[in-house]
Parts: sequence; C-alpha cells; structure tokens
Amino acid sequence: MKSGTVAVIGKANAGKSTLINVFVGEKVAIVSPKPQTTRDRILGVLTRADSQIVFVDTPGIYKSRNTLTERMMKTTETTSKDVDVILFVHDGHAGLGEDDIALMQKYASLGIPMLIAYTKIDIMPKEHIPADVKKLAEAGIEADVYPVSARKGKNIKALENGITQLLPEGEPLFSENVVSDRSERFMIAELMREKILLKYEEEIPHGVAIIVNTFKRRENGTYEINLDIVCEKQNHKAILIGKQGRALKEVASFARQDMEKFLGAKVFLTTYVRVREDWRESAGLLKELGYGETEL
Ligand SMILES: Nc1nc2c(ncn2[C@@H]2O[C@H](COP(=O)(O)OP(=O)(O)O)[C@@H](O)[C@H]2O)c(=O)[nH]1
Ligand SMILES: [Mg+2]
Repeated sequence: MKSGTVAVIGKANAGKSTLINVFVGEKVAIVSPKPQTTRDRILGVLTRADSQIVFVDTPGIYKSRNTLTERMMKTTETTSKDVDVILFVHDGHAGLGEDDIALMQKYASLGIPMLIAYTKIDIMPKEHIPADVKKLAEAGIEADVYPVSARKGKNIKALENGITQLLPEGEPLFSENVVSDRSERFMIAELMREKILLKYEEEIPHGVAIIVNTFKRRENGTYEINLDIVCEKQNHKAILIGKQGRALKEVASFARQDMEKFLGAKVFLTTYVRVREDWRESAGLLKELGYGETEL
C-alpha cells in the first residue's frame, strides 16, 4: 500500500485548504477570501483501497508581523521538512511572479519530492497555463505541474494519482474512517471564525480567537454550544456585536447552520464577546487560546 504525508504549501489565499477539502470530500479546514484563515496545522486524510494520503494543511507563507503570524510561519516551515511529499499550491489566476518562482525553488531544493498544483484555472484564461508551465521549466523547477480547479473539481484525480506515485510503500497511519486529526470541538470553533472572517473587515477577524466553553450532546441528540469570541479591542467588540446585537446574531446564525450540517443535529448556540488586549502578542495567551507550538 502507498502511504504517507503531504505538506500543502503556498502563499496565503492560494487555495490550499479548499483543495484539501475537495480531496478529502469533507470540510476539514475552513476557507475564506482573506489571508490568515488557516492558523494551525490540520490533517486531512484520504484513504483508498490501495493508498492513504495524509494532507497537512499549513497556514501558508507570510511576511511575519506579530507573534501569531510568526508562529504560523514556523508551523509551515517545520511541516515542510518532515513529510514524504510537498504539494506546492500556486494560484494561477493571480499570475506567476519572480517571488512565486523563488518560493518554488526554495521548496524544490529541500530534497523532498514536490508537485505543483496550479489552481483556480476556472477563473483564468486558459492560454496563460502553457506559458507559465514553460516559465517554471526555464527556472529549473523540475516538479510536475497539475493545472486544477478545486472549485470545479477539475483534474483533481490526476493530481491525486501523481501524489500517490510519489508516496512510499507502507502501512496506513490512520484508520480508514478518519478524515481529520481535529476534534469536533475544534471544527466548531473554526466554523464560528470562518463566518467572522466572511462578515467583518480583516482587522477584526485577524484579532479574533474562539473559546469553546460548552460542547454538550443532550440525550435527545441535540447539541448545546457556548462560545467566547475573544477580540483585541473594545471598539472591535462593539463592531462585532453591532447595532442592537444584529451583526452578532447574523454571524452566529450562519455559524449555527454550518455546525448543524457538520454535526448532523440541531444546535443551540450562545456566544459572548470578550476583550483580551493584544492576545496575539502574548505567548501565554496564545497557548491558552490553542495556538501553542505544534509538532507533526
Ligand atoms: N475560483 C476559484 N476559487 C478558489 C479555488 N480554490 C480556492 N478558491 C478561493 O480562494 C480563496 C482562498 O481559499 P483558501 O482555501 O482559504 O486558501 P488558503 O489560504 O491557501 O488555504 C477562497 O475564497 C476560496 O473560495 C478554485 O479552484 N477556484
Ligand atoms: Mg488555508
């Protein structure tokens, strides 16, 4: 059996998490048009009759600015060195710049087999693809390039086959019914954060963390969930809540609907917004909020 780990690497917003969700066939990582959506390393597991691919989603590559983004970068860096295969995800529709090529060269030089997913081809002119593939070859990047669309499910199977071929022979790392290493509790917090990312301007969601206080399955099968939405400033709290609590009610309602889909049961959700100043700069608070150092 082919079995191994694949680090999914690329710039913020390239489409890494979306691609993993499509491979796995379930939402294991939240997605939004904003950078810093993925903060943590998350595993997505794809098991077939004769193969198991363990995708490692990473926060992506950033120019570090605060303790949280630094830790995110470190997660990406350590992950990329400790896997069987690197899948470099490039947003084809964003164009191929010198900085993209430099990044690919950097990861290609680690001595780990690498493939390139050239994604979002559903929203770009097809004629750009061969020109970019040629540019990559000219830059000495030997990795096979797979033009794909995660959104339209295009060419995903070919990429899966390409990855499988590069994996070593071995026993599966996870049992066949596992799709992620993360708990339901974690996904609940992430779904709340996703809706906040989608609704508010970047400054607010980037300063938000979610704490799950209560996650309880009642005897009748419904769930009782209570969350703290932690933000960095009083004025962020006011914006999060909105006039007469309307903004918060709306995001909580969207989050609850997704939680119900995810858990397959009715959810009673209550939320409370708290201010903890500068939590992103404090190692202690980061740990408390679940952003401690992670190891593969
Ligand atoms: N049109 C299109 N959009 C995509 C595709 N893959 C991802 N996106 C969008 O790109 C944005 C960033 O995706 P995400 O998976 O969060 O990127 P990440 O930061 O690399 O994990 C989201 O708005 C996605 O819906 C794709 O194949 N086609
Ligand atoms: Mg992501």
